[in-house]
Amino acid sequence: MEDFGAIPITCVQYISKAEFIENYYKPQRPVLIKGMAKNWPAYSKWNLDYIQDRAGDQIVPLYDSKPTKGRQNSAAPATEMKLYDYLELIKTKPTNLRVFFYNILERMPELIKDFEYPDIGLKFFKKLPVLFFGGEGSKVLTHYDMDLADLLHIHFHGTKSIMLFSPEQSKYLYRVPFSVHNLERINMGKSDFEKYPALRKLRGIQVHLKHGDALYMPSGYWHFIKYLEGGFSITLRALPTKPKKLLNTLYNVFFMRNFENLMRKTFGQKWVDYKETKIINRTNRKFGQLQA
Ligand SMILES: O=C(O)CCC(=O)C(=O)O
Repeated sequence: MEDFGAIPITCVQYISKAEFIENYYKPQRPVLIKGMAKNWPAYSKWNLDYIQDRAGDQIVPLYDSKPTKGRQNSAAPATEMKLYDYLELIKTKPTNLRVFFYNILERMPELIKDFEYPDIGLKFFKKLPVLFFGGEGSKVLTHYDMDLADLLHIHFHGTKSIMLFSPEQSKYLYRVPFSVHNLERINMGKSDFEKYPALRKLRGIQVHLKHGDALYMPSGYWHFIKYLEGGFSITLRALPTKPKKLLNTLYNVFFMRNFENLMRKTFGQKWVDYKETKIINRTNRKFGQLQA
């Protein structure tokens, strides 16, 4: 993966509520809490066999890394599969297929007793604990979460790599208008700095997550994820409470997303091309001189 002058994430073995609030939540700094899940039942129970035994029969939508084209809804899955078969696939082979935003309360509520919301000063939104699964080599497009939540992302079964970028760096990331992701055609693993010179300005924070590790991603932090082995993670979220951020969340969730889907439905690929050209030209005009 491209290193974008990345510095390693700050890593702690244990963190108190006071330390978390003072050193990470208030300044909105990411932190890796090694083995945070060690005391959860999930630590010894959660692996791919465990999930297969419980929910193998469910049919799940699967996402890949291909750009969404034309009139396609921006959240349309690539295909679907029985969860059992999908997990069998990621146990045995690399694949770019992923399960995204699997709602535990709706789909596998018995998992709730396997973990707890850590008392670190975040007001967790307990209605939305979600799982993500990925096969070896699968990638998650560089994005930030539309609800602008503070996220605690805990990984199980294998290793995954995450590159983080602070919200201040949005201007270098070629964020596609009316979306929370960057240009899908930018390959963050092998960037084309001639075509996208602003990427040279990026300064990432590199994270490697292993079984039981927890990553705190502050609100609006960009994340580019690569599963180095098949595995899965749970994300716990704390929604924004400050009025300005809350308004942005409401705008993103209720207006921006629907507007984008309407424009795609009406104008198809023309809308997509228009937005992409605009963002490339605008960003390169501003940061093109960095090429020299
Ligand atoms: O790990 C993944 O597959 C995606 C996680 C993610 O994007 C998130 O928690 O916001």
